Amino acid sequence: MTKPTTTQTGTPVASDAHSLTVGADGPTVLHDRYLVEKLASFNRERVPERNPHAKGGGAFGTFEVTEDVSAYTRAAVFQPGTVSETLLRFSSVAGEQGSPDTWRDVRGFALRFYTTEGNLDIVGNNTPTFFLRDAMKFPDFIHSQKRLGDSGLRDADMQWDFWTLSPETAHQVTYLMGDRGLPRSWRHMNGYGSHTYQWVNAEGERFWVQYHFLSKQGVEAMSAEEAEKLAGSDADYYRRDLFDAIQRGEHPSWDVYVQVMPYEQGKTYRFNPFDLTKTWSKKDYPRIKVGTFTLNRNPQNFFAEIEQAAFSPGNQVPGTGISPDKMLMARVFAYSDAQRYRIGANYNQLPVNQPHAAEVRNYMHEGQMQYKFNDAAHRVYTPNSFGPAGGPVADAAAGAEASWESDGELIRSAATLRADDDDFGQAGTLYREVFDDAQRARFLETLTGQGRGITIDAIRERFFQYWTNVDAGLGEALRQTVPVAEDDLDKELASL
Ligand code: HDE
Repeated sequence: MTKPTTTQTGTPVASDAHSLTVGADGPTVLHDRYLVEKLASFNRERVPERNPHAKGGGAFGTFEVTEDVSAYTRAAVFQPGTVSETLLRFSSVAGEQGSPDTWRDVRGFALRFYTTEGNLDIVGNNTPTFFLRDAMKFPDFIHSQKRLGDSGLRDADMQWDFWTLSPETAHQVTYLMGDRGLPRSWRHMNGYGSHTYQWVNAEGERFWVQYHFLSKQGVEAMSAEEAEKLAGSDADYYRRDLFDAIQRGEHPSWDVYVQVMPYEQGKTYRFNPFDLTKTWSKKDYPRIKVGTFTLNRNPQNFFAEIEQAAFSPGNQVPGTGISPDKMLMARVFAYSDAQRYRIGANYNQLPVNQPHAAEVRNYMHEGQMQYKFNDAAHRVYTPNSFGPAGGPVADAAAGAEASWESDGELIRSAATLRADDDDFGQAGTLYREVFDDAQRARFLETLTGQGRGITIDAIRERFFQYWTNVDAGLGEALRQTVPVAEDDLDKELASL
């Protein structure tokens, strides 16, 4: 027997098709509580979308440590043989909720480990770097990638105005305009922590680390033509690909590696190892394997488990931590602030955000939608003289956090430059030594298309200079392929 529909408070309802009216043709009465409740619920179904990274998808999985990296970290999640549940959310950056998956963009790679010491979130991208090295510019950067104030349209002049006035963006823009900007699917791309993090071993020795998540499906790109076609025919292509693959039992997996830099070398390395726009040479710091994670479970409910998943780089566990990366330190504030705004004060009580392998014990209580509470013997304050029933006590050893020495005047400035600190060197290496001929050809074609979208001469000239700084030959080639004024374009069209 089918159970009757009810109101949100469990009362059976008479109809899901007819409002309550005076006679069959009369006015609808305001006290039709079910009609009001149903419409009010409908009006409040959307939580504010992520800004950025609004469009995405994800799945749950399992992480297994297959190697021994205990020399570098005491974190329980990284001890040999440990198996932990994971959640991975992929996303694009600039597009809104309904935007096409296959627009050229960097892809978010937000990875959560539900560890026995609390949730560990490594919230990175499919690129090992980022556009900026100081959070102060982040809102401006995102604004320049989104929409003009008057027309509400995206705009090449705006994007390239910001990028060419911010030379530190060159490395990441080279990734973005290369094949990584159009992955064949979320399964066919690597993920990176991007920032430098800290690991601490059982003896208290500290190391700087970079996380790499290498796809066991391989890294493959999609052609610009196919991406454009899919943007029109299937805006959810990546989301569908992941969901269907897991449904078919084709569980994608990634090998987890770290690069490890001894703590003291962080002070003397030839460029700033905490600069998010740089990668560390794998010759200097080879990748060390940690284990493998596999995505093997689709969400049961997309909104509850993926839309409301609340990652934060501040979610670290004993034996891991953040580093003096200016961008990373700001993200520790920004993510929980965004979650409190998007979801609510008690967002970590949602099942997807609660620890799944650890208990929550503290004196925080009440607030919006609070439904959990401690038993009466648990005091609402600490210190108190009623332990252990009176509540938990902080543990300096168990809760030891990452740390580093620091001193100096309070100042607003770029970080101290080191010998090899520059904005274009690694971008040029990526273009000349990592891209193959075919990738360089596609890269030139993409940049030519980008250059043609610029209408303001001064910005176009800086565009040429920006790419000349990356590679003189590339800059010269772009001056040939991007017409500099309307009549040149007419001439070129006439010659076709
Ligand atoms: Fe984010 N970023 N970000 N970001 N970011 C968000 O979190 C922010 C940055 C990244 O799948 C937001 O819940 C600031 C770098 C990913 O849920 C927000 C700064 C990197 C995701 C936010 C940065 C990222 C986000 C959007 C400068 C790569 C998706 C709403 C300090 C290393 C996570 C939200 C998911 C999401 C803020 C910079 C990657 C607003 C202020 C650098 C993958 O909190």
